[in-house]
Amino acid sequence: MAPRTNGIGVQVENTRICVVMVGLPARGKSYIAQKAQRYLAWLSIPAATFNVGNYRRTDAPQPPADFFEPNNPEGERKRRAAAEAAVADMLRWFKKGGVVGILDATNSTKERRKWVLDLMTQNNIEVIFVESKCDDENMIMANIRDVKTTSPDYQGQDPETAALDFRNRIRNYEKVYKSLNQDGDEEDLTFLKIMNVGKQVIINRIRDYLQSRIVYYLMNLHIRPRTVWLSRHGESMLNLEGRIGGDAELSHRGEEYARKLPELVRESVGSDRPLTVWTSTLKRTIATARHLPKHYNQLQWKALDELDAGVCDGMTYQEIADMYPDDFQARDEDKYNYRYRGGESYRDVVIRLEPIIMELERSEDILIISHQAVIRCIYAYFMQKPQEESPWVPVPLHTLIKLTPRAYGTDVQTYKANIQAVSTWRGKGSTAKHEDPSPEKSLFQTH
Ligand code: ADP
Ligand code: FDP
Ligand code: F6P
Repeated sequence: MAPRTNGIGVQVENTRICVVMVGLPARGKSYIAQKAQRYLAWLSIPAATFNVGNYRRTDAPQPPADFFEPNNPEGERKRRAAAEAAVADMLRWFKKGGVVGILDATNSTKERRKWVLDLMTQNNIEVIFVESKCDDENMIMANIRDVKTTSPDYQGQDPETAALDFRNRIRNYEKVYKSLNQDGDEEDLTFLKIMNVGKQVIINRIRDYLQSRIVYYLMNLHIRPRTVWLSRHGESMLNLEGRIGGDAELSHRGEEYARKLPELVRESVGSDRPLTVWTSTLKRTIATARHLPKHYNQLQWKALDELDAGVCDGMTYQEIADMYPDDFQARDEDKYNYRYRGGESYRDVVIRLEPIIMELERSEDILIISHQAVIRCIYAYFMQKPQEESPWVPVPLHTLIKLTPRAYGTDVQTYKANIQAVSTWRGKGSTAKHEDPSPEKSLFQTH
């Protein structure tokens, strides 16, 4: 097989990793698994999650707590069969080019872990165990109420009865559960143990670059409620002319948006609590942020600068189509991967935004004032937009976007400033200066 380059821009030399989740039920394993998968997929690293519970449900759709009792032979047989089916599918997926497969199950005994490790090792697949350990009873009960009582396991059942049954299910797992290296005989394993949502973390024998990226990302996750706001800069003088890139001043209407932004933010936050504001290093985003309250922390990031259009910087789409017709067409055919001569592609922008995403995961409330292409890439991370769609997402000027991450998925709300601005969206094949996206493509309709 030819060496591959992963999304972070580093050769991964045929690295394949199986991330094996470990922990009692309701410890956030599926939550962690889906975040890791989303992060890797955003970086163009083929990643998939295999949830053993889904496989088990085909044979035992709504099993009572007793099913999970370690001495229940029927339960034991069906659970093993479910794990085998999930792992077999994962191996098939690796053969088709998968890079990071996540085995989402409790894997709560040493025997089960050894079985997975041996199987993966025989297939030349590296294994990282990721355990979530949590002894905060309130948090466990909140997790059960939050996600377990609405699981297909309890469909049609009273939530309180379901919560009680789930608590009993956990008790059954506790009878045989061994935390990673609890007995001191798993010290050769590669693992990350996250205790009480990152209050304490143990990292053991992490080896290569991709493993360390995954571990670093997972170490930074938190579950405190928080919000991310996104806004483009106010309308710029170049926007008025339909010219891309540059470092222009705001137009009159752009200035008006900058003055209105504090009120829009206050309305969206719903209180006077201060936010941290990140802008790019370009004049138009800094000017857009300048009327925000002085006690907001402000930080400029080069990584938030607009996609670099290289030799096309400052041109209109029509001028690009006239001067570089082949490039113009190539960009429409594969907008995500097309790299401007001497400039960047959307894929390049995602790679430079990786530290921003990492910092966003560590942080709480952040307002990002940036540019059309950059906001599309950040939006794609939160909303899991596929690469062929994300560069076409309409992100109108003079609009504040509020993203609220939830256990599974992200809520979106938008706040319009009601200050007119040109449209800078461009449909495939078009060279129009200002084209309105059709209503069904609008950001407000996509969720
Ligand atoms: P599991 O897969 O372990 O059964 P889930 O992922 O279905 O558990 O549980 C989701 C809930 O766990 C969410 O409410 C989420 O906020 C919470 N959660 C996420 N990460 C953690 C963690 N590290 N420790 C405890 N709870 C977490
Ligand atoms: P999940 O909550 O993800 O659905 O309740 C724990 C559970 O996972 C069961 O659904 C599932 O059958 C089991 O974990 C899979 O793991 P084990 O093979 O370790 O039991
Ligand atoms: O037109 C505004 C702008 O931010 C340009 O600076 C940038 O090149 C462009 O949008 C990105 O959008 P697209 O990738 O659709 O050309």
